[in-house]
Amino acid sequence: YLLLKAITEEAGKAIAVAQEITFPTLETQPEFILLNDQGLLIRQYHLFVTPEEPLILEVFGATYNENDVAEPAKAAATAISTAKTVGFEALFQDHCRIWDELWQQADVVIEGDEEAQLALRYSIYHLLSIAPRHSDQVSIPARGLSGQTYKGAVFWDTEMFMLPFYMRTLPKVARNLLLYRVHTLPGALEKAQSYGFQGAFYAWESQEGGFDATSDYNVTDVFTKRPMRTYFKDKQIHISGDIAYAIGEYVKCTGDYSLILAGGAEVIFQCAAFYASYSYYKPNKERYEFVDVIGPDEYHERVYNNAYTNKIASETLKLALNLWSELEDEYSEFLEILLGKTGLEGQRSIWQELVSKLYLQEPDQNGLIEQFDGYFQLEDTTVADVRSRLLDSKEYWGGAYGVAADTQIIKQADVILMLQLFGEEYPLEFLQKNWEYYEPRTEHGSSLSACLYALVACRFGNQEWAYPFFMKTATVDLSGKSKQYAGTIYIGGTHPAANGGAWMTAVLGFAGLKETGEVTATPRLPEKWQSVTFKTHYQGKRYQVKVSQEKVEISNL
Ligand code: IFM
Repeated sequence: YLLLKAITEEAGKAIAVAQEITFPTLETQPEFILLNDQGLLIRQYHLFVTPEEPLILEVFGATYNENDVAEPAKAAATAISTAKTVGFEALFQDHCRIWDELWQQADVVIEGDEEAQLALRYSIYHLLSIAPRHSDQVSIPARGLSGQTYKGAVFWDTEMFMLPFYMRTLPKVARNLLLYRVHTLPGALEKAQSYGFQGAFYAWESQEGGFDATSDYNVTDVFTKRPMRTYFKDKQIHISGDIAYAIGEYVKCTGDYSLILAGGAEVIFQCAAFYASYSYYKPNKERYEFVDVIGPDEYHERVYNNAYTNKIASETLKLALNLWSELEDEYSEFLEILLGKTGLEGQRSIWQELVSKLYLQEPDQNGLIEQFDGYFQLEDTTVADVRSRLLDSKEYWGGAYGVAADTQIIKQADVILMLQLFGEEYPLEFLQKNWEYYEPRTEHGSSLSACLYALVACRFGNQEWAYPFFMKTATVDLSGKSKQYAGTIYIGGTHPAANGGAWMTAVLGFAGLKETGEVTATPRLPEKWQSVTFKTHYQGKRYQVKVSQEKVEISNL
């Protein structure tokens, strides 16, 4: 076999890859020549093949790294010799059994729409392939395992767009993903401290240890070829709230309170403490505000009072306060130790004061929520118009001088994300009004955008508006229509957040799955769908849900 041993450049970690190719139909195994083409190892065979005697190759491969085993090379070599002893056929059967089990948990069957079925299964396949089943020390990068885009780092994509799938299909994976945030809390504490804040400011692009991989210059200007200062790392403070919110959702859905005791409580408390130290009190307005932030729409940097950010911060504070009371009642000793260890004893009244006086945007006289202070005063134009101003197709739309920066054109769902998460609080016609305002002003330059428009359209009962956004999301990697460049930087690859978004739209949107003490569903199927069937976990139990145009069948498995 071939055994390749390598050491990663920065962290100096050992990785080993072993590979063996056998030819079961040949009596004598052929020799190969190993070529090294600029670092690419090529195994070259010279064989004679005829149509009558097809050549069968069996390829065995094993990859290990030092995070998982002490001696990766030894483990890879052992795996190859075990595999050869077990044999290809038995291994293949095992492989099929494992995949069958996964599909048993996660498949969603659509009747009446083959194209949607294929795209949705494609999305689910990716989510299953990249799930960290074996470890709670890693999470899922924004481009899955498809390449090195975004430095292989983990974004809010995982908690906000993928976790809803995992917590209902593979809850153990959801737990692993959240434990990654527990383990990386030290990085978040250090980041907050480096800016002079308290608590946990999670990495925008999280890498090992929770340290931020985002560079200060995340985009390269296409004209000058100079790096452009961007503030994603410094100002996208909603990341901490996204993580706290995800922990809350996981506990509600799975009933697994052990995560709270295994570090979840500390994460939520530290995120609340971060918001307390980031907020400003405006005496003339008698309210707290979050100034100088970036919301989900990254084209508008350093804005004041992004509606989504203020709301997710408020929800984090409420979560922390409820948790405080719960722990006081049920786990008082644990709470005491936690507060002692973190030095957060005095925070309760601070959070109470902040949550009661935090500015949350109310709808204006037209029923619209302003994305951030002054957004409605920006130039009101169209996406096509802004696109026509580009001098280069790869030009960056955001940042200080981008073509969209002084207009109302946004990169991705922002207010609409807030309405998807907290839509219950608003009347349906209000959701529709905001959708109709923001959608034409959204470039959908992020693969995270379309599914949110699909989900909110389902909420106000217009599944036909939702459908094209669902298909856009579900086919993002099949159509190849995703954005490939931010400035001169390549950002292509697979899009697991969109995969999660496709699943959410089918299950939470079209099938209207809801868990409020019990599992319910409200059909909002696109016209051509006869039914959609899936399995879901809720509070330790498993259910099969079949939703057709007029009927809902839910059975306990
Ligand atoms: O997390 C997203 C962000 O919201 C938009 N830019 C790409 C990131 C990774 O998918």
